[in-house]
Formats: sequence, C-alpha cells, structure tokens
Amino acid sequence: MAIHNNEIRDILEKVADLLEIRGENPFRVRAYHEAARVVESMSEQIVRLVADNQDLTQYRGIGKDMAGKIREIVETGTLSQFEALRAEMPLTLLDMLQVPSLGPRKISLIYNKLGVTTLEELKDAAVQGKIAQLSGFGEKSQQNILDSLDRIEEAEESRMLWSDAEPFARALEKYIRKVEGVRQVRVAGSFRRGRETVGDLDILATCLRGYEEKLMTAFVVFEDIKQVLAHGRTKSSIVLRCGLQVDLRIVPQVSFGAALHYFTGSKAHNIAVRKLGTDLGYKINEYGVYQEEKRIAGKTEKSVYESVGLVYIEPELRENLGEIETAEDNRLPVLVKRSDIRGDLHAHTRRSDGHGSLEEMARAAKALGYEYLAITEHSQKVAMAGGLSEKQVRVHMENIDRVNAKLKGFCLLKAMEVDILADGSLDLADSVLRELDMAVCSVHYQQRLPMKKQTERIIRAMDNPNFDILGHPTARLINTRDPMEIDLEKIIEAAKERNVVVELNAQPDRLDLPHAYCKTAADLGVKIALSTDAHSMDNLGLIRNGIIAARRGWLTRDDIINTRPLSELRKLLRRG
Ligand code: DGT
Ligand code: CA
Ligand code: CA
Ligand code: ZN
Repeated sequence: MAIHNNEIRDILEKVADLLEIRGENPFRVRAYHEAARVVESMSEQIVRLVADNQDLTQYRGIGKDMAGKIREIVETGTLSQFEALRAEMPLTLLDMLQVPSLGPRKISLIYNKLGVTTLEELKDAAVQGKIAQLSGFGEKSQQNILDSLDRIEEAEESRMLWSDAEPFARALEKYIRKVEGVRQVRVAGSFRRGRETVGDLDILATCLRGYEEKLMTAFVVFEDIKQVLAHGRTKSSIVLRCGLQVDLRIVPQVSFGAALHYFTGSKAHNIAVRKLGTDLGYKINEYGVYQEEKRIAGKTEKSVYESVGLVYIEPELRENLGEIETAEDNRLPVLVKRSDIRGDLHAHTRRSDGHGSLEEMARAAKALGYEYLAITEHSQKVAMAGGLSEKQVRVHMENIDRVNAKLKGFCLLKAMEVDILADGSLDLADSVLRELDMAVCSVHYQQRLPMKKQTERIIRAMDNPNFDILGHPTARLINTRDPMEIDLEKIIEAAKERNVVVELNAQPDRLDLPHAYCKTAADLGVKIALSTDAHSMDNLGLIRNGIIAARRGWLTRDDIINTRPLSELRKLLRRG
C-alpha cells in the first residue's frame, strides 16, 4: 500500500484539529499543523524517502518525534494516536471547522453542552435557538452560523474541478480495465471534453458477452464508494466518498463509437450533429447511425462524423461554438499539444511565495524538456507573498545570472510578476523593469472596481512599454472567486494594439484566460503565454491542464509564444 503525501498531511491535520478541540497544549497542536504544512510542500513522495531509509528530520519543521509518527503512517496506513482520538470523539466534529466563526474551543463547547456532532445537528440546534443560549454566543453569532451553513451547502452542490476529478477518473478506468472480460473503457462526458469543472463522470465500457454482471458487481464495490445509487445489468451509478457521482454504462461493441460520441456531448453539440443526420434522412442515437433500419455507422466516432460529412472533431471543441460549421469546411485548427511547449513563463521560487530554489526550479523545468523558464517573483506591493523591492529585484537578477552560468542548454529568464496598482501604474520603477527579460503584470488588489474603471486601469498599465504579458486576466478562482468585472474584449483589442501577450494561467482553479476568450484572442492575432504560475517544482507539471484549456480555446502551436525557441520568443515579446 503506497500512501500519498496528501493522505499523510490529512491525518496530521486531523490530529492537530482533534487535539485542539480537546484543549491540548498549543505547542503540541502547532507541531502537527507545522508538520502537515511541510508534508504538503514536499515535492518528493514520503513513501520513497522512508523506503530509502532517509532521515525525515532533514526537513525543517519535522522533529525526531514527528518523523517517527510519519513513519508509522507510511508503514501502517494510520497513526495509533489518531485512531485513539477518533475513538474518543466523532470525526464529524471537524466538519464544523468549515464554519468560519467556529474555532476548536467553541466546537468543543457546542459538542460538550449540546451533544452536537454533525453539521446537520448544528443547524437544528441553531434553528431551535439553542446556540444563542450558550455562554460566549448570542443571537447574532447564531445567525452568523446559520448563514455560514447555507454557504457550505451551496459549495457542496458546486461542481468539482476537473483536476480534482482526474485521479478518480484514472483510478476507475484502471480498475475497470482489470475486470475479467472487459475490452474497452473510456471516460466520456464533460471530463473528456476537458471542462474546467465536472458535474459527474460518465464511463463507457464494452465487454465480452456474458461478462456484464461481473463488471457491474465489481464496479459497485470500488474502494471509495459512499453510496450505490443504481446497480443494473448495463447501467450503474455510484457516489464516491468525495461526493463525485460516477455512471458506468456497458454498450455493445458495434455501438461503441456512437455511444462515446453521444455520452461525450456536449448536449448542444450532439443536437447539432443529429440535425445534420436528420437532414440526410438518417437517425442518430447512442447505438449508431441508421438509414431506415440499417446501421450505417457507429463502431468508431470517426464513422459517426463521416456519415454526416464531417471530419473528426476533437472532444475539447464539442460545445457547438462553431466547430460543426468549421468542420464542414474542413478548417478545424490543429490544436496545440504538450510536446509543442518549450518553456514556462510564470513561476515563483521561495524568494517570494514558492517552495523551490532557482536551481531546483531550473532542473525541474529542464527535466520536462524545456529550454527556458521565466522566474516571476511578486513585486513589493504583494508583501504577504514576499514581494520584491527594486533593490531586491537587482539581487534577484544577479542570482539568476549566477545560476544561468552553471546551466547548459537551459536559460532562466529574469522576470517579475509586477502588480498593477489601482491607478494603472506598475509596482516597480521603469528603470528596473527595463533591465528584465520580461514582465508578467497582474492585478492582485482592488479587484472589485466598477467595470469601466477596472478596464481602464488594466489598459492604462499596458501603456507602459515594459508590460509584456497580462497575467491571469480575470483573476477568477473557479468555485471561490468571481472574475473581475472587466470588458475583456476591449482589453484583448488593447493588447493587440500594443503587442502585449495575454496569459492563459494553467492553475486548475484559474484557467484564466477563459476558453471563449482564448478564441477571441487567437482570432485577433493576440499571442498567448501558456504558463503554470508554478509555486513548486511539481507545479510545473500543471502545463498538462493548461494544454487542455488551450485546446478548449481553439489554440494552435502558432498562437502560443512559449512553443518558440528562446531566440524567437525574445523577438515576440514586446521589448524584443
Ligand atoms: P456535467 O456532467 O454536468 O459536467 O456535463 P456532461 O456534459 O458530462 O453532462 P451529463 O453527465 O449530463 O451527460 C453526459 C453526456 O450525455 C452529455 O454531454 C451529452 C449526453 N446527453 C445527456 N443528456 C442528453 C440529452 O438529453 N440529449 C442529448 N443529445 N445528449 C444528452
Ligand atoms: Ca458528466
Ligand atoms: Ca452523467
Ligand atoms: Zn504568479
């Protein structure tokens, strides 16, 4: 059993919270929080380190005692202390930590005085007015709790990030593939189209005749199941512990292409394709393409498209946003792929709020096959994230020179992520900005200005000739923060006029520029920087997510500047 760092972190974090609810010594509690934080930021897998007999105390924040506990987790899958704590009090108490106004001490009081152990019981108690009567609480704090509970319920109904669903999709695919008699397995639906978030997973499989029952029986006992919603011969549905619903359908071999097409969607795309079929006198459904009673296509997706006179359309484009018309004319773009990428243009080291050193980041980027990596530390305004002053930027550049002198066939670009101030000026003096290889400029503060003001602020910042790339243009955080109110089309036009590049930030909860605007930019000839905004070595791997987002935005290799060799990249940057 190989336990992942995230699982180790979760156990440590839970122990810390449970100890705190129990009123333990704050120093003890802090040691667990600290260890959890260290584990989270480690780029190596702890299982490996333990297998190699490495000393975990080499990591700052992990003492001898804690190292022993981490070993215990790796070796036994849990911690005896954790097991003891959860025998003593219900683990569901920790759910209450999601209520911002409830800390461990208050949770402990609510638990001990009212016997409340779950969020539902908390809601009941608040509705009945019992919370307000506890010492340290009142009507106002009770209402506050009710409001928070509403918000938590809303969040639970929200869609899961594609990247959070991916490990489950892959694990299920692998699991199903291993069941006896199974032939093909594919995850379809919004997941296959690479949507930023998914509502549920739709899996299709084919198997040898007579093995259907075996497959379905195996499916409903998959390891992480919370609930089995349906268990049938050709269709079953489960809910995983993380809340994600998964549907599995077994389809006939001859229908696999038609079913894959149907269940990949989107619904709007399907309807448009079906309409083309109807116009030709065909009937299209999840079993095939039919002329009268005769099946004329459906074994592969390609055959479905060809039957209605279309070339194959990549799943990422299937949103009925012009792909059908473009396919009719055989003018579909050749979408960018991972191997086209030659470098990353947005990354932090621990000099600002990242985890790696310059050299570690360079090595990790080189290992991905890259030629260059721009180190874009935050600027002074973003003090919370270790932003650099002008003087510190000069040191930053010298440090990069020093590392570059040691690197062969690879170059760190001297860059900064410069804050766009509220008045549209940049957070660093032109004299220092001019010395950089490039600057990514982003809005971090005052994201709630009125639309006109916000748009003007950004365009005004672009007037500065040292503004090369607009970073995470809308500042949205999917599921947690709305995009800024801006006139993006106007901003993209302004970028065009000034030869400014626009970023597509690959962080899974950003994917910012949103896909529809990627297409707008590409149509206008505005170049895109596909960047990970990496805060650790591992984070550089998020380029995979960025590629999917870029493909959903119809982007080709040509549209993206970091597909170019370094010399050409320099010329494409505004200062080049
Ligand atoms: P999601 O799950 O909300 O992220 O989005 P999808 O696209 O995965 O939607 P889902 O799971 O409801 O259905 C999977 C696919 O099945 C969908 O993309 C298209 C197809 N589909 C579902 N319902 C219909 C329908 O009423 N008509 C047609 N033509 N296709 C449908
Ligand atoms: Ca779905
Ligand atoms: Ca579904
Ligand atoms: Zn950044």
